[in-house]
Amino acid sequence: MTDSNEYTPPEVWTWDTESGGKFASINRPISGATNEKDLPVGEHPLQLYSMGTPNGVKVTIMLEELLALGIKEAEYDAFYIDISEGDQFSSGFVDINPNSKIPALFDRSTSPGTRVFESAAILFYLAEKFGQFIPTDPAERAECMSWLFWQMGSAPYLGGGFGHFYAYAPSKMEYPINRFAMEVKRQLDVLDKNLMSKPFLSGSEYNISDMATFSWYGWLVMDNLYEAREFLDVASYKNVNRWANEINDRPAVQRGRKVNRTWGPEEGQLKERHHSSDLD
Ligand SMILES: N[C@@H](CCC(=O)N[C@@H](CS)C(=O)NCC(=O)O)C(=O)O
Repeated sequence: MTDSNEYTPPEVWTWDTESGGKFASINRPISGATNEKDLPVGEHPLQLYSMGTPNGVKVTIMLEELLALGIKEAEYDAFYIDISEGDQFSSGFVDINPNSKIPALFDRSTSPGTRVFESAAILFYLAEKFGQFIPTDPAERAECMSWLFWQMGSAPYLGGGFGHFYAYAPSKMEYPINRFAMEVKRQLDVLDKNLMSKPFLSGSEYNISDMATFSWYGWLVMDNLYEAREFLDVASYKNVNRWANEINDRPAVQRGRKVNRTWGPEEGQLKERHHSSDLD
């Protein structure tokens, strides 16, 4: 291993705004709003404030799946929150997510309205509210929740760890790339072995644990997330590839993937969604 990028930490860490990297200008060591601004409100019961990243897309896939079942109460407005411009630090956004990260949901159909933040909490809230995409049998439900929480605990190693050091850091450093590549490959192996004996993560039925995990690991193996397909040899995880392709073929997934997305091929982008016809 090379010893370049040697760093001696000071006695007390201080915030260096010039530290470099793709997110240097937006990340801060303090929480809370930086400006006073209300969020826009649309006409539907559910108001989503998000961006089409893997964490954001989990929720738009779920909403499109609910609408595909004919559940009109799942109609939603999806407003675009540009995290590279700091929209997540407006007072309106911080009111519904004190953690200043997309996605965040506000349900106007309850009185008073209900705020929900953290993508898994949003998936679970919607699954319970509409009684869909979550098993009712206690053992199956436990398995579904186990995989949902597995995803929430694991994906930061993929995104914040591997993705950050492999794709976003100002220079390539061997130690963190090695460490996180090993962990991501271990996670892919966990998924691959689990999917060897069943079609979906928690059994025979597609549910919120698949939606959450597809958005990260499905994109990694199918869409070349972080341009790491070759580096991580993702093709070798055959069961993950089979599962990801099957989920990707679902019409609601194709719709949900486009919402709040402003990059990639033009036909795959829809900055904001306010009517189902916006996606047609
Ligand atoms: N655990 C959170 C993570 C959300 C998250 O990290 N969102 C990112 C985009 S994928 C974000 O909003 N980043 C903005 C920032 O860090 O300031 C969830 O699953 O909802």
